[in-house]
Amino acid sequence: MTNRRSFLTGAGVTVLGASLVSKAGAASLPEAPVHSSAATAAPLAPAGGRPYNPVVTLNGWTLPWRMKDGVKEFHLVAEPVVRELAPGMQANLWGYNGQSPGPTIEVVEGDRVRIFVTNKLPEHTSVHWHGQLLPCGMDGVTGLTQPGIQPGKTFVYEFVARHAGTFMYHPHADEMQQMAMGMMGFWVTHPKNPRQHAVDRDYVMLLASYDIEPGSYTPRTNTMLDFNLWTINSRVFPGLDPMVAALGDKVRIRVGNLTMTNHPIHLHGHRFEVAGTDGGWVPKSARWLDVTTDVAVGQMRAIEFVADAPGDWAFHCHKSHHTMNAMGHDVPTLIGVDHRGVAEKINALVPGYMVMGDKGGSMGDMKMPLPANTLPMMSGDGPFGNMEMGGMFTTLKVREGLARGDYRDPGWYRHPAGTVAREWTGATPAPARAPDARPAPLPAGQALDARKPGPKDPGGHHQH
Ligand SMILES: [Cu+2]
Repeated sequence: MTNRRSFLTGAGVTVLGASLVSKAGAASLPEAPVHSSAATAAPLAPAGGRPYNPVVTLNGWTLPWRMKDGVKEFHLVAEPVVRELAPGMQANLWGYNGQSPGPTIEVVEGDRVRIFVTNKLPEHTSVHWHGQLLPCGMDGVTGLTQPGIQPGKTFVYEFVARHAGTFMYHPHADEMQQMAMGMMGFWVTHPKNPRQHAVDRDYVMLLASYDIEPGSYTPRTNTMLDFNLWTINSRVFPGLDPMVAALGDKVRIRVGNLTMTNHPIHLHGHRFEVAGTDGGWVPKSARWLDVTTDVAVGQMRAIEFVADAPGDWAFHCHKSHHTMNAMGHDVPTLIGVDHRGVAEKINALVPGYMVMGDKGGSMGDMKMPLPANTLPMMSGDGPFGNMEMGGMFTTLKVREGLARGDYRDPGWYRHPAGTVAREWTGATPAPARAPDARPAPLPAGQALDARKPGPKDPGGHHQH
């Protein structure tokens, strides 16, 4: 977990600016801040322009901008980055301004926006502003609406952020490679009226998946489906910060999906409404209560709820393989297999060989030797032991009396006496059982009734 100090100071933000671009262009280009830390940055209050309630990018940050002649100017730099997925694992990714995902861009409905994009990748790129209503030539589709931005070149995009909502940005150039390498970012257009759709805490996250072989650092970019790292903002549990809310806060969590499968996002202890989709806000009359909502590929969903239950609540994708890290997805099921003898024999040949999974898959307390730069499949120390989680998992920590704007990890929840599940130590009456389910022995001379398809019986009915 991130330590508290690096969180609030926003440590790691530096400004490179002119060193990134040619001297001739430097005078007219806005600075390109970079962020070197994977800590969650404090919300970036608007330094000018119209007011809005800034969002918090979990384990990410917001891109500062400058106002020039009434236009909000941003500078994105597409470049190779090193991202810590969780303590103990670094990945060689591509991203923007020092991180994957790139920084979140925040503007206000009606703002004229100018975004400079400098390409420091070894191949051409472009940026598509996913979900925006804009002039076709600003849509960022290489070959269709613009030529690719060649390495070393800077392009400029300009449009009006026409409607409030939740958006993403990503390349539309060599997409399979560039998105598999982590090129993506979040975009929030705030309503003109900051009281409209106002919440107390507004979290944003992008879902991305990677295929990084244990022991290596660079994603395999040709993988189609079999990814082994399922990330929130290019982080995996236990590398994800908790989301924090004061008891009674209205909370919004915006999720964008740039993986190649859907993610049923599930929150414990609360009921939420899907308040925003790809196209904007959902009318109140069209919302219903949920505890899980599916975010399909390419979609954005904004869920809203009142944090009315104190505690440490799990928040995760409900596909169980998406809350695990790289190791162990392809091992056979060994539940119930007695392989004591086998283990002894193999041990003679391979000292230290360990039999895995004969009582289930729980490996939380096994301290297995792992290849370098590889996370355990499931880990994370909680107040009651190992959480056996990885991937798309974090917590929502709801606490009484948290100050507005306090996003620090409040530590583990202190449960009121008598409210935690506990071992039963009283008498255990014998449970009622069904009659013995084992098959009765066959009477002597009777043949076994077997189900076997034959040529005269293509349907596979009984044969005697
Ligand atoms: Cu998932």
